Amino acid sequence: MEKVRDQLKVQQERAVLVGAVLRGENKNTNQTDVLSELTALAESAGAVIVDRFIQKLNRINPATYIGSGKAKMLADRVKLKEGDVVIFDNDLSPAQIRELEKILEVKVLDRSELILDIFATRAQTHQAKLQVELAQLEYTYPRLTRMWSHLDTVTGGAGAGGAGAVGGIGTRGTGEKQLEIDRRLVNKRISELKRSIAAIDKRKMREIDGRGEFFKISLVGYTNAGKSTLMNALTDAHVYVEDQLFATLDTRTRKWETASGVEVLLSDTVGFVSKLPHHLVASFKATLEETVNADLLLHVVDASSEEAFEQIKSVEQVLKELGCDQKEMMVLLNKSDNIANRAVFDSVQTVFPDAISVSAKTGLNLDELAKTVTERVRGGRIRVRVTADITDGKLQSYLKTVAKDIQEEYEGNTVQIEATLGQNQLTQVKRLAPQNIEYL
Ligand SMILES: Nc1nc2c(ncn2[C@@H]2O[C@H](COP(=O)(O)OP(=O)(O)OP(=O)(O)O)[C@@H](O)[C@H]2O)c(=O)[nH]1
Ligand SMILES: [Mg+2]
Repeated sequence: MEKVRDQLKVQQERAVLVGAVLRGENKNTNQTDVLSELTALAESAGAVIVDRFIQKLNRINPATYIGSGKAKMLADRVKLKEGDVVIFDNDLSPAQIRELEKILEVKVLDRSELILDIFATRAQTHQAKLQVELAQLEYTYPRLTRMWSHLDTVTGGAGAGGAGAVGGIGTRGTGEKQLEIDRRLVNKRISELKRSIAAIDKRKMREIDGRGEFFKISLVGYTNAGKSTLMNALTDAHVYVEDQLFATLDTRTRKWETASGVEVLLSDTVGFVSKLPHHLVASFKATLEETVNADLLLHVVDASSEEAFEQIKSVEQVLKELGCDQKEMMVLLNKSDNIANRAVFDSVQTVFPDAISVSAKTGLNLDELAKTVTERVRGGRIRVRVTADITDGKLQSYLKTVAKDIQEEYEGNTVQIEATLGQNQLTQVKRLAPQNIEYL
């Protein structure tokens, strides 16, 4: 199925970016704002951006998304700038893409396809590769027809490689029969992928269940905010750090000792952008499971970015889609060693007065972070009744040193101890007396 990925590659291609904004939808957007995220994404994918085109719309044109007159104007711009590909910031239907490709005479990609393309390039682990391939096939599948018709109308069948360069597949014949065979193969591959991913999901769930007694913290944030750098600074995870979007596509979990005797599990995972493709979020279910199951989220913000607010909003939106927006969260203003625009930084601080300014790179304020997290961990106190053998000195002495409001009741050879514990102390008690804990 490698060919499907190749078809959507934008590496080294000359790209024209298009953003369509519905009137009244977003009043304060200026030209750079509208396309800044798409620009970063397209550059990440390796494209060379040769032009940008912003279109204010009263309504979406069902056939071509933007108005048909505007589409013709865009076609002239693409010719003038010798563009190879037009990338829309909006998601387009297969029919719209087909129509636009007719008018523009080059390959047209939408936002989701671009993000999927970047994910495909970055995927390193077996799990991530399967997840991206599934998302890509599911998104691309209904568009396969257009790949073929595109060849017929634009490049004239066999020997593709001119404008749009739908790479290589022209040599395989474009008949209906071929299309049928392709569809069947795609369907078969989708079922295979779903089976493999379901098996991984199951394994992952067991793994997470096994961590039930630990306090779980998940790093979340916009891509490139510095989550992996922070993970490395706090634990011995040695995760991959790079100044690029979506450097991390899997989840790494490590123990983090926030204070003497206080151990939590810290997870680093895939970064977010606004409007993450639905198929991608669905296929990355196992990867995002750690976030969904976390007791506390650390929202890592790149406070040195001019777009810190927009990025925070995007992350909050994705968290909402994951059903995580009600979770306990602490905001970290990262890269505070590198603040260029004081005004943005100050206003983020005003909006999030409890946020901690840190630098994952220099280690600034990481001790304060550890202290605050420790307080949170200890804050979640639980009342339990533990039954112990009177000869079990270890358990009794542990409870007497760490627990609060202790009440003991002796009966025969056993003692029942009621006590108030922090999450982390509970972990230790569970180790010492796994069978004998009652929650009050
Ligand atoms: N100046 C400065 N740079 C930082 C800091 N933290 C991270 N960086 C840089 O920011 C870039 C991205 O860091 P990562 O840790 O890979 O970011 P991430 O959030 O894991 O990104 P993805 O995995 O792509 O979502 C790297 O070039 C880091 O060196 C910081 O506190 N200060
Ligand atoms: Mg990362």
